[in-house]
Amino acid sequence: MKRYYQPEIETASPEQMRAWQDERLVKQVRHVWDNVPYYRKKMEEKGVTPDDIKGVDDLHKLPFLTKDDLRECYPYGLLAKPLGDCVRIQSTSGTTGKRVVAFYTQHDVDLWDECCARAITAAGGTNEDVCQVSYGYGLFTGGPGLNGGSHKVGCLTLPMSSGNTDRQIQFMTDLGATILCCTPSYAAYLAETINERGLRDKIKLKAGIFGAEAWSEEMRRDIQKQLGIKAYDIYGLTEITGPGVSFECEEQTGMHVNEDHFIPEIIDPNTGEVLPEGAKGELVFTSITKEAFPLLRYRTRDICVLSRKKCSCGRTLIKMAKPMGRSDDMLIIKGVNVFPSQVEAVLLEQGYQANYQIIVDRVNHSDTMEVQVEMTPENFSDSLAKITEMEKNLVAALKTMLGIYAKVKLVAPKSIARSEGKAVRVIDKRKI
Ligand code: DLL
Repeated sequence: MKRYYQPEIETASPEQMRAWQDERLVKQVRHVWDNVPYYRKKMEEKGVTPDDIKGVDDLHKLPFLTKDDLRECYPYGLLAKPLGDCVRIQSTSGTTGKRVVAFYTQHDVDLWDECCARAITAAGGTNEDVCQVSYGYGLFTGGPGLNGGSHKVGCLTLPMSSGNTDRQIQFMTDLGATILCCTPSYAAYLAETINERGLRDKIKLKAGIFGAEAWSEEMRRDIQKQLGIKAYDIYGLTEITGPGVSFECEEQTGMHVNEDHFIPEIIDPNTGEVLPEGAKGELVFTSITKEAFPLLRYRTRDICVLSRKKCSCGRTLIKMAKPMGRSDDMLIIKGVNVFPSQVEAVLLEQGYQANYQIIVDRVNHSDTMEVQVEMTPENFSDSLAKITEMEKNLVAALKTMLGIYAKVKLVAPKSIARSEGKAVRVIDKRKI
């Protein structure tokens, strides 16, 4: 079986990788300086010119870009190619402020597809596979990205898009899908529905490629068990290209960054200082091969760790851990930092599924936190005494994890709205 999509890149020596990065970075900085007046001004303000950037060691000299810069430049301010050379846009699902619009030349689309093809191959995909792409198609990058990768690998591609669960399951069974690509929350919902309908024996899935939102190891175990598959993580963001910025291999211990295209750094989110390998901080990417929308030192807000530890899959590409949340997803409740992923880990550890919602409010100038959690068909009870006891246990487990009191309300199975794309985990009424 083919293990790598582009073995010469995925298993390149560190020296070779560094040589590619040095050369591409120098070229990219020049391209941006010549074509993006907004970034050129930022460089001038920092006293840097393209001559100062001789390779990756000089990366730290460049100014950062943030989502605010993207908003300010909307829509064309960071475009580095004439519109006539662009063939596509994609956009974020962002709910606040202006959307981010990213542009692609055909060359950019081809490279993006290759990145996704690496991910599908790492999950065991070949031209014998039937790849069901159930990420949303359209402005969201999930569908188009995995669709392109699936074509490159030569899989029979089912461009399902998200939603219409009956049809998803019908195609999955009738056409014998072997690889499922969707958000982990939708995968969990599909798994639940398939098992409820007694269709587990009718599916041929062997692998899932799940990303676009944070998901815990417990959730991975759950989905793998329910569908009888191996579940691989995939990461990416619209600003940098979409899915396939990094992808998981069979070791399932973090995602290999396609660092021949995107150079990762970890910085201290407060000071901007670059942190050493292994330190936890904010992930920053520099895109060194994209033509139309090449962002340099883009701050993702994702909190993460990088590691060059040798991987048993043979890939030498640097690995990033599962993002531990976003610095802007972090809730500050009664002064304590709370990540939804911590709540989820507790729920799964206590035998619940990832069907929950966190409701934060402010009553009499004091923050309140309530976690609504669905009972599962296994632990469902209609005895008030039993429910109260289960709630008490969860309150205690959450207190241990978070250090603060959170009210817990158990609700009936299936009563929290399911998501076909990214799940809505937090309702923060304090902002309204
Ligand atoms: O979510 C791209 C994507 C599509 C990735 C399909 C994987 C699969 P955006 O909508 O721009 O792009 O959202 C990007 O989503 O900064 C992370 O906070 C989060 N995210 C993406 N993948 C993961 C993941 C797509 N595997 C933002 N784990 C990123 C945790 C993820 N968070």
